[in-house]
Amino acid sequence: MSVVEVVNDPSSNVAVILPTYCEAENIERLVHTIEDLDFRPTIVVMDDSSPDGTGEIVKKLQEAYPNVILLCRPAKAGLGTAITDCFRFILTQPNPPKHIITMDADYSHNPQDIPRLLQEASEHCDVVIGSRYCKGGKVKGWNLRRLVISKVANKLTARLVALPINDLTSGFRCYSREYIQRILPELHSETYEIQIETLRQASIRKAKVTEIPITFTNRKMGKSKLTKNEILSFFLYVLKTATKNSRRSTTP
Ligand SMILES: Nc1nc2c(ncn2[C@@H]2O[C@H](COP(=O)(O)OP(=O)(O)OP(=O)(O)O)[C@@H](O)[C@H]2O)c(=O)[nH]1
Ligand SMILES: [Mg+2]
Repeated sequence: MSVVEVVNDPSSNVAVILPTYCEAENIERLVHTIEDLDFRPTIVVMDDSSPDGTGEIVKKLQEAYPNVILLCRPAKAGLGTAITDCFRFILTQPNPPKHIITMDADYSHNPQDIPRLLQEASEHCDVVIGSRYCKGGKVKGWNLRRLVISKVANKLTARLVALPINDLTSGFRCYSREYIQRILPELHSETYEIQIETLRQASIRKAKVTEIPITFTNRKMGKSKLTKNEILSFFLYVLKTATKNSRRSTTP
């Protein structure tokens, strides 16, 4: 991985990972809102040299907020590796935070929900999921096609992951540091399948996973990065993992 670091003050008990590719229209408002919460998390932005200048905006924000860290990669390299590279970076800091939040940087996930995720995580949970599909959860602004893709992805994931969770593909989560330390060597996902792999590991290790309702709002600014190739790669991963699982269960 070629990462250029602009490191500030990674000394908080909570880190928030914001993967960005062309989020110039969203990142500033998002960082301001996180900064306005009652506590100060370390914010780790992983930007893949977005041509729309997202990284430059984050550098400007660093002048006002010393708790913002910017990691840059030379080209778009996938959501999965963006998240795992951030995990690796956070865990190698001298005092890594107790809780690590992941969320989209397109304002689909409401930063005001972070305190509720942390509250639930304090009940000794390894993973708390901000859930669109449990009782009280909502999705706003998706068309039928996007909703169907998400529901099908969830149903398929449920076949690989034995957890009593309604939303297995949500990217809004709070992980405990210990849990990420345990699973990091197993994380090799390039793109969106990272969301399954992190929960598959939880299911294998009998980790404590819970979900709390959130309202997901479709991005108002910028474009989705979920391409046909990424959807295909997600389904291939599901197929490969299901085949691996069934071989394992039929091997005497
Ligand atoms: N660093 C990095 N970030 C990425 C990459 N792909 C997506 N992202 C970010 O990951 C987050 C989720 O991507 P979105 O495009 O919103 O995709 P999505 O939320 O799954 O799909 P939509 O519902 O269409 O928004 C956003 O903050 C993106 O900017 C990537 O290759 N590298
Ligand atoms: Mg999105």
